[in-house]
Amino acid sequence: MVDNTARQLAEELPDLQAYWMPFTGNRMFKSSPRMISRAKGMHCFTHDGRKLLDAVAGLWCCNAGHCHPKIVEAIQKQAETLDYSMAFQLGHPRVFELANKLKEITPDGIDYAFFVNSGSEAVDTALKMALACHRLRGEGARTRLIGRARGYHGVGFGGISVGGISPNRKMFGAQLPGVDHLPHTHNLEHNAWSRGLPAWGAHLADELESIVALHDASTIAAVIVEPIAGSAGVLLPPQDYLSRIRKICDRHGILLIFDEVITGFGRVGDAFASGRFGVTPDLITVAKGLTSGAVPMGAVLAAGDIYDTFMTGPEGAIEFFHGYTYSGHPLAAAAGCATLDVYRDEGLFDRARGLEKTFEDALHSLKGEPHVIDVRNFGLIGAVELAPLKDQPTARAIGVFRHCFDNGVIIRTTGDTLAFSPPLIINQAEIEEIVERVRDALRATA
Ligand code: PXG
Repeated sequence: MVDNTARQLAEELPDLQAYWMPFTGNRMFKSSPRMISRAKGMHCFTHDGRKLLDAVAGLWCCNAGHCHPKIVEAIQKQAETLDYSMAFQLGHPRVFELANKLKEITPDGIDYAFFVNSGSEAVDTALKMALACHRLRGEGARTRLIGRARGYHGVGFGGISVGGISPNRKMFGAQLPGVDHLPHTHNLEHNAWSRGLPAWGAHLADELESIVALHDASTIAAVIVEPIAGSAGVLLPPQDYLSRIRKICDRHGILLIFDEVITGFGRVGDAFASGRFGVTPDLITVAKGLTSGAVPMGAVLAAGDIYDTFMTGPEGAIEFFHGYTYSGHPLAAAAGCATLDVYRDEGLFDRARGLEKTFEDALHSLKGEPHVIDVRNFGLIGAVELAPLKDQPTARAIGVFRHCFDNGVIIRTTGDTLAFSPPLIINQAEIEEIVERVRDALRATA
């Protein structure tokens, strides 16, 4: 699939040695690089001119499609108007505008935005907000944080501590003290081939009661969960699970944080999973789709009563000793404003909702293909789980990824699960193309 324009724009490869790549087999990559040098809409182009359909929106982030002209223009304009202004004690208009636009799409009661530069920073910020909030309310003994097995909350020390992915934790010492974990909800024995939220497993929320009984509620600050876990293999919440977690948190005065870095901004056919599931947390962490991946930015979206708790003490005092040089960076804020306008003007959240069934049917048509042991989906998130090769976990999925890449489609793998999260601008023909390329790959690598 060589695109002629792309071929003309083909680039020479630079020397690859000096760059230490993140979450990548560096030696493997450098011996056979897969280099992306351009992107537009649903497609990416390799340095040597191959055109690839992007089935993962970059990395769950380019929800408006790549290089959307309105987002590009907003960034360009901002870059020549205001490159940077001090983030502390000074402000600039775009960042207030973005907070106001966010307020229009957040669930009722979530009225404030604190800006950061990534999902990892959003998570660490939310955990610190929860701890400080309790302390300000005279409950400083609430210091424990509860995450979940197989949870992914970025790579800061807070995020890996509440996260539940062993390789992300085991090399890095003792991490935060006073952390406990809920069990995850993934169970193929009960829930294989689920379409939408699985029926079995709401009772797993009650494990939170056991954790409360063990530590006592008075020591617990917050519970953090992804409404749908992405990185660890697309793990769906059983029906009623999240509302049960909310009720238990309420009963015990525990703050609830939803990490919506993946599920935010239309991925589940609504602005946020909290809206789609009708469960409102106290804090929501976001990133990725906030700027459609165009400029790094994250945020913590906070309930009014949390903000109000901080707005006490002497006038003129700093209320929250936290922030980053680039919090609310003008380029990111401009990209965020333009992105939210594009989502609204193009009706992309509704579009995702409208495509959900088509996407579901297409993915589930892979049932019966070699080594497929489960297909699951919600909104425009999908997963195809494969039986691992004996003694070589991840190898089977990586083989499928490579075959897809060589045949014009970018997918994501996590363990032996293939993950899908296309830009929300995708159409039916492109959904079918992705699924057929995956089918070819499954057969070719069987
Ligand atoms: N929370 C969640 C739920 C995420 O998915 C982060 C926090 C961290 O965001 P930053 O911007 O710091 O990376 C994420 C990130 C994958 C994959 O393969 C997903 C993420 C990151 C890397 C790989 O699915 N999500």
